[in-house]
Amino acid sequence: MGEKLSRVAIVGTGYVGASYAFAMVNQGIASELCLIDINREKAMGDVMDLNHGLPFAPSRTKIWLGDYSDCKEADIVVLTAGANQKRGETRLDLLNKNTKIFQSIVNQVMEAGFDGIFIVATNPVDVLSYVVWKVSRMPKEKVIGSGTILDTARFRFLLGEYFQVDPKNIHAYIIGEHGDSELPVWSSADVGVIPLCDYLKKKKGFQQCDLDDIFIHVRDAAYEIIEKKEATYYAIAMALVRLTKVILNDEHSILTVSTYLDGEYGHEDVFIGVPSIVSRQGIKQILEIELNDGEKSMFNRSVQILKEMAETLDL
Ligand code: 6V0
Repeated sequence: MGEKLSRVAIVGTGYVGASYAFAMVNQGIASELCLIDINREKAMGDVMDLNHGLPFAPSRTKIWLGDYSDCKEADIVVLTAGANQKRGETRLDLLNKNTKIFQSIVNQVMEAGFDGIFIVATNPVDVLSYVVWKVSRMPKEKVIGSGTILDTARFRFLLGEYFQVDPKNIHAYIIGEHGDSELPVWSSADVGVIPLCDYLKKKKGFQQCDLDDIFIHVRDAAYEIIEKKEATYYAIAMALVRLTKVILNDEHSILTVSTYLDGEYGHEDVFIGVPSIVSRQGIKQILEIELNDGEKSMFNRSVQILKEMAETLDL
């Protein structure tokens, strides 16, 4: 970190928010971490618990129980508040519940005079990012949904296991809705610098049907984990920390965030997961990958689903 103080405010310290705070402190990413939750007792418990870990942290973080006025000086406000996905519930079922919560939260953050970057993780994350953008009236570059960052990480992990290659050397994206209509971009997936389809052909024992299975596991991972332990939080927390670090350090890294399309991929007025360059200013540039016909039609369908959901909103 540079000399400048960096403040991150977290709204919603449930499973995801608290895990994010824990990962932030462990990696020493921000100098100030302010926790806000409607359940102040729970948030205060987290503040105390995290503070007690500071003697073991790589650097000092000032952690406190905050309120919305603390967002004025925040560089980033991370939104992890709201209801989570219950067993059998789709992310879309959550929309109405969480839109109401978000309208109230975002209005309070903006009334405090916030002028930083919003990171949105609450589901359905693409439509709620749209809600945040509409309600806050922030420039589109400053509202960033976690999109398919987590799905892409799951994809790379499983492909890495399959090919026995470090997931960091698997260059492959999941794009689209963070949810049931997301898609893998097989046509531009690489192992190192070798196109994945060539790699598949050259190596004995690897086959396309295994890859199809891998994608199904990625797409349905949240359902599987929720079935086992009610919620998913560690991996998304680490993904959010990575996004925070990229912003604060102006890294210009490419992440599959949920961002506003303004003509890219032939669509507009929708937030959806696509690879984008992220910097201290927020979204610097959307990368338009060459999709094949099948991928294009899956992506278009994902856009359509998200637009239909957004149309039901009363903003
Ligand atoms: P949780 O453990 O129920 O935490 C939610 C927190 O929000 C609780 O502490 C509540 O008290 C708080 N809260 C509720 N209403 C308000 C309000 N009006 N103001 C302030 N705080 C409020 O849920 P969990 O942490 O498991 O999940 C949070 C959200 O993250 C859910 O919508 C999940 O679906 C979503 N996830 C998103 C992922 C992604 O990839 N984008 C991944 C996993 C979970």
